[in-house]
Amino acid sequence: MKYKNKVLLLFVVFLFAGTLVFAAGQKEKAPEKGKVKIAMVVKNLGNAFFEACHDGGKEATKELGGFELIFQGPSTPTAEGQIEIIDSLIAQKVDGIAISANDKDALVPICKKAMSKGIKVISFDSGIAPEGRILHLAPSSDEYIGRSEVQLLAEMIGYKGEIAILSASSTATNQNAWIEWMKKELEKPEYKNMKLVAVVYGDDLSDKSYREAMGLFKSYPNLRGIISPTTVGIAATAKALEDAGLAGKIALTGLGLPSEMKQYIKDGTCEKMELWNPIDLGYSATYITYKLVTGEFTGKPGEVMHVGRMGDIKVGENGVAVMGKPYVFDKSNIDKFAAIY
Ligand code: RAM
Repeated sequence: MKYKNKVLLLFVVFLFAGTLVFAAGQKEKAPEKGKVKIAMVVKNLGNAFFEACHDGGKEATKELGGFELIFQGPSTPTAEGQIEIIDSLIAQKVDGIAISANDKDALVPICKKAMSKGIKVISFDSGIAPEGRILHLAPSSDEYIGRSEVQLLAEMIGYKGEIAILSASSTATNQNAWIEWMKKELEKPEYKNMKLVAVVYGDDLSDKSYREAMGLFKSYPNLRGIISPTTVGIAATAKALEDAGLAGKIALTGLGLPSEMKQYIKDGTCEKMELWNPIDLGYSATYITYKLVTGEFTGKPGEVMHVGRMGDIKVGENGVAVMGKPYVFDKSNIDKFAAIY
């Protein structure tokens, strides 16, 4: 080969190698706008709370200029179901995952695997342990929710009597954290005449929650009040109370979706309950995941993220970003909120 040709060949080889290196480097950077794929993985399908989160996610998608939002969840709220889903999302090469976890620890390995492939993983609503995600987006402070739920029920029953908790699944990170704070609140002297007699799990399934509520009425004939910190659980418990003729005899509070609880708030079966706006939660989770994918957010503790119409949200200790205080609903405002979510 002539000297001139050799130089030309070398030049072409360098050019090709350079392009490859550049392409590899590019892969680490933000994917092309419009080609981003983000998945919202929820505890289970068929829960109106998560459908509202999905609506918020779709709003963020539109606002940020369009990316693909995949919405998935198992049929029952188990970690195994979510692990399978994440495995397939890794194979589909999504860019980001926002998950409401059915188990704090069981999901860590699969989420670590996703992150090792460059996928940005956050948890929202129900968290994953810090090793398994970049940050956790909490709708409100766990302490505030736990303590305020007990305060609401105590006022309804005059600080006296047996109470029970009807939760979601036994491994749900969010409900378990709230229950811990409820127990701490109950240690205060003003609750000395209130006794937590049972914690039962309806798995965020209406029929199971209904059966668990009926079981409580039977096992604890002196029950005065129930806290159900799950939108599925509280609606099923309200129905069970009415069917058993116990509405007004056993007080009920918890975290309820206004659209599902409107009738029970109006007829007094549930005097008061709380919740945040799930549309805002889904909007924020999707927004943050997208900005992590594009590299505009890092998600590191101390960072103040500007989350569109929600304003600034700060990443705090352990990578937990807390949104705001929940709303309290009663007869005076239920119509207004029920029309929204
Ligand atoms: C149910 C789910 C969700 C929780 C709400 C309050 O819909 O368990 O995780 O945040 O209730």
